[in-house]
Amino acid sequence: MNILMNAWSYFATNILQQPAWMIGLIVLVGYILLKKPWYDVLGGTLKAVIGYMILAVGSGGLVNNFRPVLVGLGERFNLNAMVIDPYFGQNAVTAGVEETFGKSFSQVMILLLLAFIINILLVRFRKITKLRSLFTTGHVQVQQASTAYWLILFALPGLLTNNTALLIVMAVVLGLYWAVGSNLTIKPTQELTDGAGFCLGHQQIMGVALFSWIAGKWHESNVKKGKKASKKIEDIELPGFMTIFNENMVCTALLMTLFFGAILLLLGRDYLTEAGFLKEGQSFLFYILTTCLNFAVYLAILQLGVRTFVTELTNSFQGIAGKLLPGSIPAVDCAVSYGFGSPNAVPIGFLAGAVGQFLAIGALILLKSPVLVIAGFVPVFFDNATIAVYANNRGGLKAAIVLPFISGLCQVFGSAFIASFVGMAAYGGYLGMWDWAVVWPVFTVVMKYLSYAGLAIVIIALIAIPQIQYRLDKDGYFLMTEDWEAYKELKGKKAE
Ligand code: ASC
Repeated sequence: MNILMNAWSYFATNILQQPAWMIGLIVLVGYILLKKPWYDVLGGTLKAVIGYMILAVGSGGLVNNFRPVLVGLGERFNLNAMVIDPYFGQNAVTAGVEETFGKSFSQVMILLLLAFIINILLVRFRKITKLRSLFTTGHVQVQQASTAYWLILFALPGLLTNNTALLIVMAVVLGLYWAVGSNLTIKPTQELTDGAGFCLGHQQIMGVALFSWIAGKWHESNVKKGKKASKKIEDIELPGFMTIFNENMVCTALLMTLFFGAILLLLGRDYLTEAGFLKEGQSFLFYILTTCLNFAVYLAILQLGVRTFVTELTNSFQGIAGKLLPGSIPAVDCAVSYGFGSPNAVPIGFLAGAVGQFLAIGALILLKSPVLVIAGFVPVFFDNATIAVYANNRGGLKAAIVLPFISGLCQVFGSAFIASFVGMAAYGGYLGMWDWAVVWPVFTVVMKYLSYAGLAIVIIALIAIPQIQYRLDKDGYFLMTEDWEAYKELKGKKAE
């Protein structure tokens, strides 16, 4: 038993929680199942691992580059409060779960394993469950398992005494959320990527599904009313000097300089030097310019990483889908979508979301809210940029501005509510990503007030979603993951 536990914990820490190695393992197994020659297996696996590591350099760089702004706003204006960010959220669970519930964090790892197995089983029995996607983003799954652990314990304290029942209940809810949420992103992602064969396994998957749907409806209603539909970002012809915005690097650099340049100026040279961000004697102007242009640098790195590993992952997954999980596709990090659609949707969505978040934070201050939220980079950037990429693809520029803005409001208000409700605010952080600021708070409230009946409602609702999706499009539902070209042909014929 001990050996098994050790092996599991070795696998969990070194592979499952390290997306680069997890993706590498999937590619390795996939290519072996496809009976590729050894050099293709080796080459593909290396490209997948390295590509993911490049992506991580990009996203880590973005996070670090943004730190002075957040730390500064907090310290300078004395906004000492809860940070909404997945890493702060995970820290809060680690720090508080024992004190609050008398449970150790190692339970979270077991929950992770069980929920992952549930996801695999749900996809294995896809004929019945109608679920088609497997979550592969381990670092995100750890963050979610921690938060879900806390939320469900808070909602159903009756389970505290029975550890086995507790873990099973949690694993069912979390595993269902992974399978159902990522499954909801399949159609919009296949449309965005023209059938690249992956979907999203991240923290705003239900948000992406909802906002894509709204963007599509908005577009349809404009067309019906004979109004001009909002153009997609990539189709907008800008006049004269504005054409420089067509270039993604230039667009990111200019927008970031405008926005963050202003905030860094506001924080001031003295503060930034004191806090150690700006070196003594360094030019303030060039510090601002370098910091702001670094955003464009990291974004370019991130996109290179995506291009390096996505083809390997989706090609090799054919092996897994063919032999082990027929008809399934991998659900991957949201940053992968930035390699598709309009690259300029990324900075635009980020800025619209940031404006929404800052307004909501201002409202919390004015209303003298007992919990104050500090914006974390990961939710502002990765949620809202992703929502913009999808919203733009269905609804154009307007949707890519308005929907991330609304998302920004939801992230702050939703997190402030749930983190204070369940007592996580006291430990300084909450996950804060869209689904965890909106969808999971709804689950938690339903379970808290209706207890086991509430649990049943949540589970039944999750099971019902893919059944409804399937019934709305019986011919196309499985075809869209199995053969995208045939799916498009089918839809083309129907439209005639
Ligand atoms: C998260 C998280 C990250 C980022 C990254 C985006 O939720 O924990 O590190 O988003 O996955 O690429």
